[in-house]
Amino acid sequence: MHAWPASEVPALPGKGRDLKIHDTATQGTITLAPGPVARIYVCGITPYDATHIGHAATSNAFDLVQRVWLDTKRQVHYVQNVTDVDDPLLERAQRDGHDWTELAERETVLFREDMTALRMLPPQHYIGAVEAIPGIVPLVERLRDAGAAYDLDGDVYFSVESDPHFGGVSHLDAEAMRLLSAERGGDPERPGKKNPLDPMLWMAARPGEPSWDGGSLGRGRPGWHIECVAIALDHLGMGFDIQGGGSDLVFPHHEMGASHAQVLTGEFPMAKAYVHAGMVALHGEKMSKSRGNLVFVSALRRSGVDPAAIRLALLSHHYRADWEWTDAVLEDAVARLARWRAAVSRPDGLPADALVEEVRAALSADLDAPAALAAVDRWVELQLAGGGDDESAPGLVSRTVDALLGVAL
Ligand code: 5CA
Ligand code: ZN
Repeated sequence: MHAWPASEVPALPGKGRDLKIHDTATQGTITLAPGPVARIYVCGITPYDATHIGHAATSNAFDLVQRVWLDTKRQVHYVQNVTDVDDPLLERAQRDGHDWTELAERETVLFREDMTALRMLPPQHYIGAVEAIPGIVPLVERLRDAGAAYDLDGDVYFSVESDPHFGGVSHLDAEAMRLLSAERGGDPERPGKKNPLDPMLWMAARPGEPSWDGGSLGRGRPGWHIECVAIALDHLGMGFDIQGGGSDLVFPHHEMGASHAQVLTGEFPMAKAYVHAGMVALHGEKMSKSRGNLVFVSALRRSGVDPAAIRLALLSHHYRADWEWTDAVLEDAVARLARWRAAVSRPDGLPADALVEEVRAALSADLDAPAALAAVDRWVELQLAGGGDDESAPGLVSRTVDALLGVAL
């Protein structure tokens, strides 16, 4: 699939700082020191409804990661998937009487437009589950041949007991895993499984559902976790720097993915850091397509909200926090954007070299965007109160906010 157009990232004077980031797997903060090319995989949407603020917030977190790396003069190799065939997508298409491919295509088009409007940097490889099937089938066959997968009425399951590191990403106990598995696409109650947690790798064709040639697996469609493993290993290889997504992906998705990859390659973990964004809520509950309590990015844009204000609203929360979307969050962001624009539209101003370093320091310390905003706010208030006579300052602040925060002033 094609991704979306990239916005230009201005180069800043001096050099950025290496990223320190919270890693779910080691339960601490680690300093990542990638080579000249940093590698990141971000779990993308299941396209059965429009991009909501939760998706945008998670995208924002991983966009910041890339901006920190680019500021260190590294290149970034970024891969994202689209789960363009899975139960929830097929169920929604069925419910609404739509063709599932058209639904997926329509929502993916909208997602690209939202990402473009929000100035999220595009992945170099934007890969759909369907187009990844030829790469998924041989991995499932290898897992089966290694004795790590088994057949249950034609479906192929992964045996979590084949991975000595299982649990090493989420560190949850068996009961918590069981509950989350039931909630998030697993089938712990299905009789005949070796372990209730075992996830499906390949689902045999069901009547009325789409299916593909699975070679020795028979016709069917891929499981969710192997999809991301196949795409990540194909485009990034083992030991890439970050696997990212929302915290709802810690278990089972990223745990199972790490397990599949461990058995396939003998290495653990697949990513040097497992990074998770907090959940955005609306009316006290996680914003989710299945609950339907959603604020769509496209609806905000249609109602005339500047995408830069949406971006500032996302940035005003730390990426690891769970937070609530409210009208006040957006109103504050709109007001902040207006103040920042007024401040940089002056012909000269307060020297801003220190501000560049403050923003760099904030973001490199586990992506502390609220601290970065506070630093810019301080410069803006002094600037609006009188400022100085440095002619390069407003331009430097604009470029800093653009390069490191993705906000065009
Ligand atoms: N296609 C899979 C990942 S392989 C999936 O989870 N799709 S999704 O459409 O449900 O979510 C897309 C991304 O947005 C995931 O990283 C998910 O963790 C994140 N996300 C979903 N809901 C929220 C929310 N309310 N707040 C923050 N992030 C969210
Ligand atoms: Zn994924």
